[in-house]
Order: sequence, then C-alpha cells, then structure tokens
Amino acid sequence: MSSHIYINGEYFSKDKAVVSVFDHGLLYGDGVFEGLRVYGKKVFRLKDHIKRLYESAKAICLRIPVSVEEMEAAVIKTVAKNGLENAYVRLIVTRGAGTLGLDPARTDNPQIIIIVDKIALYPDEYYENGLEIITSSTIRNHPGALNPRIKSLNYLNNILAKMECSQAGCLEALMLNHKGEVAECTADNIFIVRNGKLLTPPTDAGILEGVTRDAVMELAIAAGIPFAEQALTRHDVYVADECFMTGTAAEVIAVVRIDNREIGDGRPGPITRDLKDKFYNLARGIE
Ligand code: PXG
Repeated sequence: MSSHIYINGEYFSKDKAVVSVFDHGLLYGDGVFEGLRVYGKKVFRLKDHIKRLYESAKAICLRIPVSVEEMEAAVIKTVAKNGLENAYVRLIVTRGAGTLGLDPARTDNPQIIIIVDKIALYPDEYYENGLEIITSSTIRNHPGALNPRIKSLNYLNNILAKMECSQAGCLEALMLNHKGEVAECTADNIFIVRNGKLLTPPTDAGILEGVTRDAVMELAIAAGIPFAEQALTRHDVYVADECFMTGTAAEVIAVVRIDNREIGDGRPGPITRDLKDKFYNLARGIE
C-alpha cells in the first residue's frame, strides 16, 4: 500500500515527501513532534497529543500556522487516507527553511508533516514476562537547559542513553536527572509499586508528561489503587515490588530486572498486570 504523507496541506508519496536541507529542523533539531497511535481507525487521545504539541511549540517560540482544530482535522484526514486499521502517527512541526545560522528569525514557512505507518511493537513475550533495563550513565537533559517537557526534534539525549542500553543488550534505559533522581526511560515513563502504593516521578523531576502516563494515573485512581507522584531514587527502583513503563509505542510493559537486580520476584506483579490490561482495553475501546 502506498503511503500518503501530509506536508503543509498537501499529500505526497513516500519518495516525493521531502523538506529542504536548509530546514532548521534538520540543521539544528529546531522543531517539535508527537508520536500517536491509531487503534481500530481511531486516534488515541488525539486532543492530548495536539495540546502537548502546541505547548512544546510555545515553549520554543514556534508559531504553528494552523489552528488546533485544523491540526486535529489534518491528522484525522491523513489517518483515513492511509486506511490502516492500527497504525503509528508521527506528527512533526519544523522551524522551516532559513539561512545557515541559528537565528530562527531567519526562517520562514514551518513545515507541518504527518506520517502514518505500521507500528513496530515489542514481541509478545516481553508483555508476558517483562523486560530488563539498565540505568544509563547519560543523565536526562537539565530542565534549565532543554526542558524534557518539550518534545523537541533534538532527541540526542535519549539516543545516547538508547545506545548504552542496546550495548548492554537491553531495550530500554532508565535515565536519572541532574539531581540523581529517577526521571524516565528513553521513550517511556516509569512507575514502581511498593507496599501496594503506585509511585511515579513528578513532572519537575525533568520528564516528558506522557499521554500514556496520564491515562495510567487516571486508571489507577479510578481503580482505587493508592497513588502518588513522588521523587524516586534508583534505590527505590531496586527495592520495588513491581516496576513498569508506559508509552505510546509500549503501552504498559513490566520491568522485571534492572542493573542485574531482580525487581520483586522477577515476574510482572499484580498491579502491573491489572493496569496493563486496563490500558489495553481503554486504548481499544473494550469495556
Ligand atoms: N518519555 C519520553 C522521553 C518519550 O519520548 C514518553 C516518555 C511517553 O510518552 P507518551 O505520550 O507516548 O505516553 C515518550 C514518548 C518513537 C516514539 O518513535 C517515541 C515516543 C512515543 C512514540 C514513539 O521513538 N516517546
């Protein structure tokens, strides 16, 4: 099936969908993006993703030249045009082409790009048995330098950590913040369970406010699971009863080993399995 890629209101095939080599998105990572999922032709939490996109853009003084409503409609139309039942959507806004020089004032014409593609998922066995992660030596970006709340096109911080975990034979890495506290993983947020209480680092730990994280917090509260956003150390993860990650691609997935230490009994725990199932059903509209 040929793909229909949206660029500034027009559709292009994969080989014709191109942007300028002078685009500051390419030259400097100057731009913002979102990764969304389509389940049964419906975009999961579209409004939340669009809101975060506009907030990221605002934080970097990038004025998106279409309204929120137009952006939502563009995503929906592009998803429909591509005809995939289940898919991954990459929504990108670049600063646009300019001169060679950092100054964004020398750019014009931001590029709005929407790509709909098949989604690559973790193998089923990881959802059954959980996965192993390491703590990366690369810390998460200092919020005073480039705030992790901004989903910017510069993902080198995360990529450096990803290379470390790949080297170690793991699929994800835990990243600490500049204070040595638990922040998040390279493309996922993190939760632990200790003594029946669900805990996750707060926004000011220097993390992306994940859409999946939000949904899981809502599910936990609705299910009456005691919950708090709380600063965590690596030790807290080592001695946790359960641990899991959340993200658009991963959904909810158990972490059963970190830095060669087994978490709990080394099996996905009951609260993790419950929230994994609840999120699975929520995303797919299963009551
Ligand atoms: N932290 C970071 C740093 C992320 O990049 C999350 C947490 C989870 O957020 P959501 O809103 O997805 O629950 C992310 C999300 C990709 C890809 O293609 C990356 C993400 C999401 C989807 C796809 O690498 N990152």
